[in-house]
Amino acid sequence: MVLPELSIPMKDIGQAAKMPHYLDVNYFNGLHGRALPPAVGIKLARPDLTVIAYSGDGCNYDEGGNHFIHTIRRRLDITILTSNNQVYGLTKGQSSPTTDSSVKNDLSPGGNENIPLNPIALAITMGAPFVARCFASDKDHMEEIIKEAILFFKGTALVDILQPCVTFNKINTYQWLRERVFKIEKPIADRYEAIKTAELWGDRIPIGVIYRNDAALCREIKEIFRERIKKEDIENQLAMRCVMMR
Ligand SMILES: Cc1ncc(C[n+]2csc(CCOP(=O)(O)OP(=O)(O)O)c2C)c(N)n1
Ligand SMILES: [Mg+2]
Repeated sequence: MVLPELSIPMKDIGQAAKMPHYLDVNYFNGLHGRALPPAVGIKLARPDLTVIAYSGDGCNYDEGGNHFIHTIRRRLDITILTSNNQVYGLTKGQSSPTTDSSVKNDLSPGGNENIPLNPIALAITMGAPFVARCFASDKDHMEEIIKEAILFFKGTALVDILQPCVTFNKINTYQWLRERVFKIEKPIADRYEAIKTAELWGDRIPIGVIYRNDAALCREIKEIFRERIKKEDIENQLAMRCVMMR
């Protein structure tokens, strides 16, 4: 991975979305739930860049849920990393789309009544050719999976990272997950089998590459997108450490 060439579009709000602040990279700081549209734009304008969108479960699957679905359909080589702590952490622990049913918090004192969203099954259904999950407690495995996702270039790759919020999620804790996660040794190539595996959540939670379609074809980016960009524009962009958009 060549860091100066790495581009990380991200939301500017959320605990997870702060991750690129700690890296020496160029990144795009967008609005809540809006990492993916600039990711698509950057990839179309500069297909040579490695584009990674990093954010939280609230951003990627709720505010940015429509972008999540439609970005996958674009068939671009973009890696989506989601720190999934199953809560809206920054705003103090409200239910996010991945909060388990009946979990209680300040805004749902009687328990979360919504059906949890399954990002793995959704991404496979939308046609993402690489869909994985890892657990922040197993750093070596996480590193391996994230590298594999970035190096996968046949379309959108999702890595959902289970990373419990130690302050606001007292149910799905590190201990709770340690007792449940199991590794998928070999990526599943059959879509329906992968969706069935993705449905597992409870006593057993699969981590690893849950679906990998090596026959997928990435979109061919037409030069038309690049013609409008002048050489000096690119140089100016590269000279910038960070683009703030509010
Ligand atoms: C359109 C919009 N809706 C809601 C908010 C308020 N808001 C800011 S951060 C946040 C929670 C972020 O949750 P998540 O993406 O899961 O990240 P975490 O803090 O849990 O890492 C919310 C709801 C906002 N800033 N903009
Ligand atoms: Mg969250």
